[in-house]
Amino acid sequence: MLSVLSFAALSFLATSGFAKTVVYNWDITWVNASPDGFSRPVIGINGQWPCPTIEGNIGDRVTIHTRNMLGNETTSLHFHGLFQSGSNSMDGPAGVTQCPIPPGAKFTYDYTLDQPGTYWYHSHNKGQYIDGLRGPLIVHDKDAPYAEQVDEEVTLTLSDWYHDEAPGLIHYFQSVDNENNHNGAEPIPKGALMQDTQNPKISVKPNKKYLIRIINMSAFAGQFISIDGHQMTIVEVDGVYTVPQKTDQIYITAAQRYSVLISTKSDASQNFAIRAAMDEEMFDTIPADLNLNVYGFLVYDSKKPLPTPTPLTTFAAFDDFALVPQDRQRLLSKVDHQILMDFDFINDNGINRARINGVSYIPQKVPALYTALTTGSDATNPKVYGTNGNAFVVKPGEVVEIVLNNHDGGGHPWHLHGHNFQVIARSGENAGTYPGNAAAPAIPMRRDVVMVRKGGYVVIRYRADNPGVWLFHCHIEWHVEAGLSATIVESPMELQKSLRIPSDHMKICKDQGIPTAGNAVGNTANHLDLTGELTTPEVPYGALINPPKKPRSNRVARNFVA
Ligand SMILES: *[C@@H]1O[C@H](CO)[C@@H](O)[C@H](O)[C@H]1NC(C)=O
Ligand SMILES: *[C@@H]1O[C@H](CO)[C@@H](O)[C@H](O)[C@H]1NC(C)=O
Ligand SMILES: [Cu+2]
Repeated sequence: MLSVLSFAALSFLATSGFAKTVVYNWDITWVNASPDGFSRPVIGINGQWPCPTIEGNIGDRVTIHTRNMLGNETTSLHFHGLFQSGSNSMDGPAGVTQCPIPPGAKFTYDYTLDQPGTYWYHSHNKGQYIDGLRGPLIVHDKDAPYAEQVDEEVTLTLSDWYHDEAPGLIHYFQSVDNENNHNGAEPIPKGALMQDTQNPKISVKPNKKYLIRIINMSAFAGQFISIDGHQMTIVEVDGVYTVPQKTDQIYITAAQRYSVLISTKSDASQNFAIRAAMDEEMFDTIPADLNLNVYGFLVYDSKKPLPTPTPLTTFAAFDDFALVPQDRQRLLSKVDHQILMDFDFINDNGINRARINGVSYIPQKVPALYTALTTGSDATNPKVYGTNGNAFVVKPGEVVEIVLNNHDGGGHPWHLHGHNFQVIARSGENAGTYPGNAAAPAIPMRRDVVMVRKGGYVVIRYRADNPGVWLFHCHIEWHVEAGLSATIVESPMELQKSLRIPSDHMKICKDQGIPTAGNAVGNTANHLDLTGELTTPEVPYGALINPPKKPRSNRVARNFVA
């Protein structure tokens, strides 16, 4: 399918003025769409898909009145990268900071845009964003360091795309049949999308500077991207302004964002291709019909022919570890609290489950935030969040260091809610566990999603200056479903003093019989009694179009690293 999109050039740069409230009334609905030529039900907003962009200026308040009109699935929205300082209950992960929104219910998200830059929103409930419920979230800043140089701006989204719906894919992914016959493999997408379509055309004018905000909304695949004939200058990663960095290619994992400047040519004699390719290293097998590539076009003159793009063949993306934040925030050098996370995948009674320090995350009955607010001084005891809650408690003001050791044979992009973090060490592939003596950069790059390479490690640091219950998880949606999540409970005693939960948030729990007080199982009398804890994950159910066949050969061992 060839679809023509026009991109409204935004002139926010010239506007200033007072903070406003941006109000959205969103019915979350099923819609039929065929972004790659295959028609399927997707989850959209107000009967439309692609989903709209949330957009405002720094300091604006955003109020989103949602109604779940899906009829047959629960939902929630997360605003990826926003710290939600003082508004932890608006963060969105179901089972963590709220109950899932049941069909028919209303639920309001309300927060201020305190950070500039490029973000996105997505469902944070049962792998649902794979089915389309995701979109850009842009916070304009007239004082951005590059603002003077930008004439126009464009948002460019990338994602992988499936033909089956998430519930069926998750159900099969978490099945014994998948573990036995396909080695627990993740579902492989049918292809990639750019601007929620393929071959989008982006109109540009000669002799201008464009800010291109690139957002990877993938569930799984990382992608390489380059723009033929145009060098890119990176000026922002994940909401952090960077010292301008020139590059020809970017590697962007699921959930990462890059803003780049490009200068257009001095004449309109030619159109150019934008080329992106999914990172095939992440897939266990490459189906013969899988197209790893997706293209778009910078169109200077719509009467001139479009180039015929060829697949990217050289992969030499800029190493994000070398980026320098514009504010030159120095290394947080005295670590108060180190959290060690060794993660791996195992065959757990015939199911492929992921573990952190031997524990596979299972969302508990009581959303962890509600436990933090209602268990008094016991809220500082990680046990009250459940043995499968993977809770780590940090204190106000601490410099927290998280060491992630990847014992798996695949790369994993980790995301922290409520913060961004300094990346102080990142190994190559198969480097083993962190030796504990990193020569950290004096001014480390900061972002909110970082790729931990296969068999390697990453070390991050941040200051605990945002009381809240913040999820820390791999952003590969399949791995979230397999349990690759931790709950960082930050300063719960401060949270108890400052945070109030709106009544519409309480109501949806009550309506579903979900307790909102006490420990993980809702015990308000004895916070350490976890009788009745959920010990197996609730796996959604859905049918697949073509259920995978048993392979002829015996299973191939996954490339585990000791
Ligand atoms: C819910 O309804 C939609 C639209 O009819 C359908 O495509 C989807 O498979 C259903 N979901 C489940 C979990 O049955
Ligand atoms: C987006 O992220 C996915 C998952 O990490 C990755 O496979 C894909 O290549 C990324 N896309 C781009 C254009 O970098
Ligand atoms: Cu992962």
